Amino acid sequence: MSVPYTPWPQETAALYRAKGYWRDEPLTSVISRHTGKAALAPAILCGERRFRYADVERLSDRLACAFQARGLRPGDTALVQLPNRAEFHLVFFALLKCGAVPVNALNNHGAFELLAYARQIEPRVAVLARSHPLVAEDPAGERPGSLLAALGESVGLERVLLLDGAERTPEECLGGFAWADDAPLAATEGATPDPAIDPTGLAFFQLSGGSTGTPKLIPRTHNDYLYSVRQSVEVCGLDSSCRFLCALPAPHNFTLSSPGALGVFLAGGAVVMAGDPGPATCFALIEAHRVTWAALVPPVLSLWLEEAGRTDRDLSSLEIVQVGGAKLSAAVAERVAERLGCRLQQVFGMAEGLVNYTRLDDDDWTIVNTQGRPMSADDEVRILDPAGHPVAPGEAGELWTRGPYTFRGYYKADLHNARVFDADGFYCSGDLVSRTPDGNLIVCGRSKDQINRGGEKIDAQEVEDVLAGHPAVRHAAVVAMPDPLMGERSCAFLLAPSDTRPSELRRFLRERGLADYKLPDRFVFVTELPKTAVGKIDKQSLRDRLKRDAAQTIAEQTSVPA
Ligand code: AMP
Ligand code: DBH
Repeated sequence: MSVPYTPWPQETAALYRAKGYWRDEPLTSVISRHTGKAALAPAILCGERRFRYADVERLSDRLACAFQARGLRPGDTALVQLPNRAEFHLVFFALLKCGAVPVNALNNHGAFELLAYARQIEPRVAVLARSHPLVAEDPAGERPGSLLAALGESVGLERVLLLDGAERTPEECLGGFAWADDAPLAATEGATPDPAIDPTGLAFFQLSGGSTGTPKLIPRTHNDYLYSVRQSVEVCGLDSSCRFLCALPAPHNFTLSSPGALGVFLAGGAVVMAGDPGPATCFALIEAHRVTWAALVPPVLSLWLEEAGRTDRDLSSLEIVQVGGAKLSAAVAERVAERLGCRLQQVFGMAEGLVNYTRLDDDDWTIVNTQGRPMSADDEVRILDPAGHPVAPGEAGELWTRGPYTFRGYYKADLHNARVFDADGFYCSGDLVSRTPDGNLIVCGRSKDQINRGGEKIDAQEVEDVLAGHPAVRHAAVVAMPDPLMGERSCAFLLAPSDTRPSELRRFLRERGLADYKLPDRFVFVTELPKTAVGKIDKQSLRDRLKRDAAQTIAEQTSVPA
């Protein structure tokens, strides 16, 4: 049994194999390829702990045996939510070794998102952190967390593996895992799992930022994902001297694969796990572990730049800071070299596939002002106007793409797939971009109904749908508003009585289990919402209004005498 996904056309797949992009190797080879002396090098540094490649291989083998003993089989799926700790990677590799297909939810996802994923994949197992607020038991310890109950009710989930919060050495580390129903963890020392990986099939589901109301899952195969990792390592010139700071959420496509933790493993370097991306935590880790690479979103970079001016920490080991996930302003980009004493690489990627990098030897203008160019010679990019015609050189249009690591269809989403793919298999990312004469892309906007809150994507319709369930709300329109630090924050325009309290609306959204970052930053109560000529809500005019407000505020602030 295998999990179905939309395949590439046969002749395209044959071409990608012939070109050596797809090698029918499992993703787990990024670890298992390190044998002999190389396996003794550190792979993951987490708190005081040091996991060598041999440890990652052995521990993920043993965990895979534990899953197999509990009946996990190829073609099963798994729901995972773990914080940035070494165990995230151990569980990921263990599930792959079982041929099981995981969804790695972000640690700040709520019950709303987890249940939405679970309903789509109907997981055979879940792996969750015992201390997560969604899971934590009540003080009396008599009743399981509400998420476990909800997962049981909605998808009949029975097997839940819980990870405790203790920092255990690699030798002891599996002692932190326990089945929620107290079944024994059959993770015997020295055990190897039954071979179960089909390297020609699906590896895992990546998460889409979404713009349609329901969180979408992106099937990623061993072949396409491993190619994206290999090519990223090549373009970024990673080698075994790399010490990579995993500061953004570990499951994020950027942190996992661009080149991310998997790229660092492939190259034989070490991944340093950070519990949060803030400068206090990260600067200490950079100093302690002589970190050379970090991947950040723009608002985090701004915090780092600010703190870099006053820290006593030694940041001299930093060679490259990669920034992606949301548009980086040129003004901030320009300060990286001077403040952090390292080079900048802009990364414009998507969990759906296509990743663009500025190259390390690009000229300063390109690195500061563009979001880079596709990493593969076989990435095909079209920039089209709304009628589907190529725009004139240098003009902005919608980005359509296909290639050796860009997916061909969201999981179980035929209707949506019909809208975002054309007949030739090109995917419309919903980004508005222009192309420089050198082929670099500049992101200038977006056509999808989404808010990009400093790299965290918010599906406007999803929040509107939940808001519409509140008795006081007759209609909701959620749009982006400009923000100096985050780039964008979210604002909800509501047809609702003006005495409705934002705090009550926030409580309502939280109670529905929506992730905190999706709660609107601002609520505006209106008696009427502007309409377009065809009678749809005119979100552009709402965005324009917020932009005018922001410009006004800046004008007022700058006209105040100092
Ligand atoms: P996701 O669907 O969560 O994988 O998010 C991918 C989206 O993030 C892209 O389609 C862009 O809208 C946005 N994005 C990623 N990197 C950048 C970047 N460097 N500059 C501007 N937008 C970006
Ligand atoms: O935002 C993203 O999804 C993203 C950003 C940078 C990404 O998926 C990536 C690099 O691979």
